[in-house]
Amino acid sequence: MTTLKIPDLGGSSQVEVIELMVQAGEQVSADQGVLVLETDKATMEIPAEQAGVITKLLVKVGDKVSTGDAFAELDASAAAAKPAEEKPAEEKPAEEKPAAAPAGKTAAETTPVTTPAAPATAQPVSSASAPAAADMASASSDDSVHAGPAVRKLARELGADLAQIKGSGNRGRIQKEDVHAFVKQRMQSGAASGGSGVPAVPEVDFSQFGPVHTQPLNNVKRATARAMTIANLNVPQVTQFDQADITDLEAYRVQQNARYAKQGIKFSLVPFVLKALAHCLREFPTFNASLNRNGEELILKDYVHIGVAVDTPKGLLVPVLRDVDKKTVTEITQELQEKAVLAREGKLPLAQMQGGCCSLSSLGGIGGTAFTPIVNPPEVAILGLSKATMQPVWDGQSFVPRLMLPLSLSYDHRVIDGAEAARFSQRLVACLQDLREIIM
Ligand code: CAO
Repeated sequence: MTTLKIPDLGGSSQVEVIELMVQAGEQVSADQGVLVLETDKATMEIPAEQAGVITKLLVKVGDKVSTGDAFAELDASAAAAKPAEEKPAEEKPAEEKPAAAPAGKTAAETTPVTTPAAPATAQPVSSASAPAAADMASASSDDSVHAGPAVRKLARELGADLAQIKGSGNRGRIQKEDVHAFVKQRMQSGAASGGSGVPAVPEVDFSQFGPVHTQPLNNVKRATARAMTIANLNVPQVTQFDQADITDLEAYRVQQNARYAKQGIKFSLVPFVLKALAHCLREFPTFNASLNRNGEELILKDYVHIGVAVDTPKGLLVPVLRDVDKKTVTEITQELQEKAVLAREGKLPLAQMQGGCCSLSSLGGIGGTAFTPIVNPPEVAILGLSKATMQPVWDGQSFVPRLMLPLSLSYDHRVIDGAEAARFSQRLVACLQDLREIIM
């Protein structure tokens, strides 16, 4: 029986045992790590130095050891007798492995050291100079990560960056379960994030705060989540806010509603805005464009197709109205109604949701003063409408009541400059304030 002792720690003492790499009864080779120590500066793997069977571990995780301390007993005569296949699987985290000593006492205190260990030097795991040790380094280059070699090896095999993993072990040390949980969560959130590689939001067990229940997202909501994540991660966007005085437009709308009532046509504000927006997209070609894949060319479109966000029981759908610039407000009204019905009934063909140049999202029928719609790439702009309200507006002599429509124009700042967006927005305001602008 041989007592294995801590080799020369190079002046360090009272170094913490952070991982037991083997269990009692396990066969080891001479260079196999038995435990891992961690100082403030480095993690060290302590090898067995002799082949044999570890009959007893004399330390446990959390113990402090110094040079010459006994840490295990090894039966060298059993080296050849026990086949390697009988090694216990290294599945459990180090803390959960059975401690070699009674609770509250270290094994070193209870077991006398009988045989001096062969002289050896501790292997710094994070050293790049030793290939074996370097091989044990984690996927992360961050040496401040608290993780043992087995965990680092696992992380490397799974391609997980230890620096991003929150350890659940003692003093935040990362355990195998943490790596598995991290990888699982990344795979799940990968679907939502499009595999963007952006760190995922940490998973929270909400049941610790109160009762919860889960509800699966339907396909529409999942597709929206993916699209919104892709949009937000890829597009540096800014929202320009403005207000249009639509008092006259509203009077005209009411008038036309009375006129078209017999035909069963009811105009809402949205088709008028679509018409004005289409006109502005023609006047400002960079708003009716997309960046090419490498982001070095602008693809300008000679058509004006506009997507309109429709709130449906299953979630947000965006039918695309084609050639809006060439259609009358009556045609736009009828087409929008038809497509909104199809969308709400879940019958909108995929082809009718493709090919948009720009989008419009109207929350005016619900309320609110402004919002920041998310650009729907490869489009470069989206217009948001909030609820028009009567406002006292100064006309130079007195305050007069005017119906003001809040506009929220989000745009891709890679393509559109702020000044350009402000000009676009002002032009849209002018068109909405006087629809005659769009026939000139
Ligand atoms: N200000 C004041 N009133 C407004 C308004 C505005 N900006 N926009 C609409 N209204 C009024 C309409 O005139 C209508 O009033 P009347 O019945 O008295 O004429 C009423 O509000 C109902 O409007 P609506 O929103 O139901 O219909 P719409 O034609 O204006 O809009 C559509 C159609 C499809 C855009 C809308 O139904 C819808 O689905 N909006 C939600 C879009 C959405 O979810 N956007 C968020 C996307 S990002 O999450």
